[in-house]
Amino acid sequence: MNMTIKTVLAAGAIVATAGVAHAEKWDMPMAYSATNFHSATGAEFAKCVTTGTGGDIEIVTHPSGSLFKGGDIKRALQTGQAPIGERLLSGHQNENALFGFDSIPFLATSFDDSAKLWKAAKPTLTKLLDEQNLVLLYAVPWPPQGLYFKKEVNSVADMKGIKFRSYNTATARLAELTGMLPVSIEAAEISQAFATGVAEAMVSSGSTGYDRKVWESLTHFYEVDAWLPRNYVMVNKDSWGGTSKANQNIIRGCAELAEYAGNYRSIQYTDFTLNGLRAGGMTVGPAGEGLVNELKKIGETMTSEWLEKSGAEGKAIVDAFKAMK
Ligand code: PCA
Repeated sequence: MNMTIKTVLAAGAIVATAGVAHAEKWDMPMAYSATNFHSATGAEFAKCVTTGTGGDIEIVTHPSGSLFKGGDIKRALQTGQAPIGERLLSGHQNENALFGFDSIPFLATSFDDSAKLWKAAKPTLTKLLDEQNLVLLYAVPWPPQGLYFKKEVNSVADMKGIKFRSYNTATARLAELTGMLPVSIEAAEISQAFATGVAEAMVSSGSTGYDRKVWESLTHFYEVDAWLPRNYVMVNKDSWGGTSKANQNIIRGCAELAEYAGNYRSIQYTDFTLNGLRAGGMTVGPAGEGLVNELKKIGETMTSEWLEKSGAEGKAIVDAFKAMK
């Protein structure tokens, strides 16, 4: 080997070592299956950051609750066990009612209204998360929530005694107010819960029913458009603080793209997944007028309960949203 080649190789080795010493791997726990649109959006966001930072920060997504289960992701991020992750924040409304602003029945029932409600709530949520050692990056709504059953249901009376899978306090309260029995189960585990009869019904989007192939156990999906809860991607504040300004800007840019793309995907996915449920053999259609009216009454109860729990900050979000309509 001549000297020039040796020198080049040695220099290359130094650069490579320097690169490795600098590069950070950020594991990103996510609760939902890899095929879900939120996880697909997260994977693209991760790629955007890895490419954009020139490999300084490599984000590796871990869908399906494989690194941390849904309920454990927020704490893992707060305590720095993982630097970044995604979580359905309304799952923590028992900790602070404000996290449930996106699960108030019949407040924001369309993608347009969901965007307005998010605009109204974002400053408060950003501050709340900041106080919890978290930096909010982006949030993407699930498609509108409807009701799944394994029989025809035309009224609240038809729901009595049914075991109802819940994913936050609002869904558990909905079960109580309709005479059902709430059982809290992560989306990653619902196929099994329905197959074994641990749960017999739920409120969720067509998307989650489609992802989990619930037609293997359930028969009816009633479009109710009750609310559109959001998933949030957040970073541990210390990890964020240790990131250069330039890389923070890249991450913010990728997050903005992800929020836009995720929202678009959610809209596209709504009809696609409802057709998927039909193709699986389910009866899919709007809930009957009588049932909707009964649910709206229950929604009023839940709204006043939420306003009472969330206090002045909660009321300010709702008022700001209503002013945008
Ligand atoms: N899917 C998630 C939350 C809302 C939704 O549509 C779930 O069922 O866990």
